[in-house]
Amino acid sequence: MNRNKDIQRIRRRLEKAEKVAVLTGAGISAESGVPTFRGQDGIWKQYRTTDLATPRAFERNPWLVWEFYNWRRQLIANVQPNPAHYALVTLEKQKPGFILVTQNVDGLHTRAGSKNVLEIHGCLWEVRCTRCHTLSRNEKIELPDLPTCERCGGLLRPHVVWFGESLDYQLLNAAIEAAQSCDVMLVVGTSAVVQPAASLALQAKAAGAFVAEINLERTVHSGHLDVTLVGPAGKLLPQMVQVVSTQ
Ligand code: BV8
Ligand code: ZN
Repeated sequence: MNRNKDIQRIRRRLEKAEKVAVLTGAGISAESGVPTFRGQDGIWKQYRTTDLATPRAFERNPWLVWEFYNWRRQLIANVQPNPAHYALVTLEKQKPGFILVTQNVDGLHTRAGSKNVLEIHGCLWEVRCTRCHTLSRNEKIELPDLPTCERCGGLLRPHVVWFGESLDYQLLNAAIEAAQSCDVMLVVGTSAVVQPAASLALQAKAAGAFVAEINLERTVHSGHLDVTLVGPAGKLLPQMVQVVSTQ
């Protein structure tokens, strides 16, 4: 089927849907200038995220891991949400049962104006004390080499889910509930590699939802979903929500 037909098909499904869920990954922020994890630009210096976003890496070398996160905080503080983020804000306004599940920790969905967002991998702008576990928002760009807790002096860490760490079960349960109860799920800009996030698309499909994938390339999930629209989210998403009439 050609691209326009697919866009029409998704638009019609969105029009009729009561409950819309969206799952996003790093690809939705790519057009804002945020490098993805597994694309050609997915490397920071000579490291891969999977080398650095682990408790072990932080234990062994907290300076290096904080340098990595400070580099990302610096970069993300200087970018803007792109039309793909804003298209989801429009969609949320049109669909009361809308829920946005994101793997991204860049906070760009919230910055764009999305309200009902489940940040299942946490957020770069939050830090957690490794000793007293106090959680706080911290948008200071230049953090000291090793930031410490104001309350107890303990070492702070980014409040993100590292590889090998379990997700917050309340967030994960809410995401699973959204996947299992939505009529339509859009899966935007994720390589469907990281679990358990990636399984949400298949759970939605298994529960009877219409699931459409928007990605620059086909993924391991493409054969199992209803539509795979190949192209940039910043171009395709606005075309899907522009005429969704308010119910
Ligand atoms: C857990 C926060 C267990 C940190 C992230 C097999 C072997 C080894 C390990 C595992 C395994 N199977 C499962 C695991 C465990 C592991 C995992 O999945 N590993 C992967 C690498 C195989 N999972 C975990 O460890 C999870 N925890 O399983 O716990 C457990 C259970 C109980 C008790 C204890 C433990 C935790 C996973 C969370 C890791 N944290 N982020 C940080 O960001 O610093 S994951 C990280 O990857 C980001 O969140 C990112 O969003 C996410 C997923 O990547 P994508 O978003 O998909 O990004 P990617 O670059 O891969 O793809 C971008 C896509 O966009 C591409 O498809 C590209 O084509 C597309 N694109 C690009 N530009 C555009 C576009 N699309 C549209 N438009 C564009 N313009
Ligand atoms: Zn503390």
